[in-house]
Amino acid sequence: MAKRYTSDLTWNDVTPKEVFFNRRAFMAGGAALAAGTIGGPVTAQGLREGDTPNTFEEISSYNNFYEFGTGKDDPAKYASALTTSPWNVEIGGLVDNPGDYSFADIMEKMTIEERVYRFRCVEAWSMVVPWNGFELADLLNLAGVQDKAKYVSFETLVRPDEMWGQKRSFLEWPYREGLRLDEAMHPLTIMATGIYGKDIPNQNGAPMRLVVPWKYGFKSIKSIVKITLTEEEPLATWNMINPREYGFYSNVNPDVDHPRWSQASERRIGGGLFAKRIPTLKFNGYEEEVAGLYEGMDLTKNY
Ligand SMILES: Nc1nc2c(c(=O)[nH]1)N[C@H]1C(S)=C(S)[C@@H](COP(=O)(O)O)O[C@H]1N2
Ligand SMILES: [Mo]
Repeated sequence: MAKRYTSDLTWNDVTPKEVFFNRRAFMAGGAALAAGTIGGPVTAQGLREGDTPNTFEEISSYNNFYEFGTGKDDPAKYASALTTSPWNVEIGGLVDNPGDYSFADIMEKMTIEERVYRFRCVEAWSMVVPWNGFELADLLNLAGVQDKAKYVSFETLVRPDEMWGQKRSFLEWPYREGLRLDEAMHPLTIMATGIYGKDIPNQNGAPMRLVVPWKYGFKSIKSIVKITLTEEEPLATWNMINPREYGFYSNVNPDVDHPRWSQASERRIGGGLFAKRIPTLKFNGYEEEVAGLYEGMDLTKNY
């Protein structure tokens, strides 16, 4: 069995309110008091009072994964059909070391950390998820990014025999996403391989899926088999389908509404049907960490 989760501390070692997070993320956030506090229970990463992590059950039973159907409970019902081992990721394009990387090898080389992130879907619901994973930058550095590269493109597996939704045209397969290279290299951007210290459930994108916490959920592509470094802006599934509604950037922004609904507030999953909506934060609360990436850009045009 491949080692898929290694960490000194697990979620069980800290109380839910004192959000554990690691030193590297802390440093990336610009805070200086990190030294020596690895594993120390601290509230950070912009998590607020009330940002109680969702339960494993909630996180793994309310999903978007159109390869298994368009209903929120379809992925939990059908994703067990997916074989996730062995698993290879083809890394290519503008890299020094192109080729097939096995998931098991990747896991041997990467540092797995726990990151508690807010997750905001474009449909105006949200969750708080304790992910386990590694920084995407570490994987890209392993592949050796060449100077000419400006973007990273990602593709999900195509295997209609196991992903029945791919026999339908819910979307154009494969599901694709893309990031600008600086977004991909940002220390908040991770490849998630677990939730609450357990292997990531198939419905959440096993064996590894992207998590970009300051962008709408659809940018966080699941079950990745291909990563390509490019000079040109890559295709992204929702942007291809409807560019007016879904831009390439898709940063969480309460000031820029989706053409058909408001993005000013969100409904936290698990709060019950009558739970109060909470205000959506710019960049999903990670403004301090990531606003600099977009300096000088008009975010109403680059939505
Ligand atoms: N391959 C693939 N990745 C995907 C999707 C999908 O349909 N297919 N849905 C996206 C959307 S819209 C959201 S909100 C998140 C949901 O992630 P979760 O189910 O882990 O909460 O996955 C994203 N990644
Ligand atoms: Mo979404």
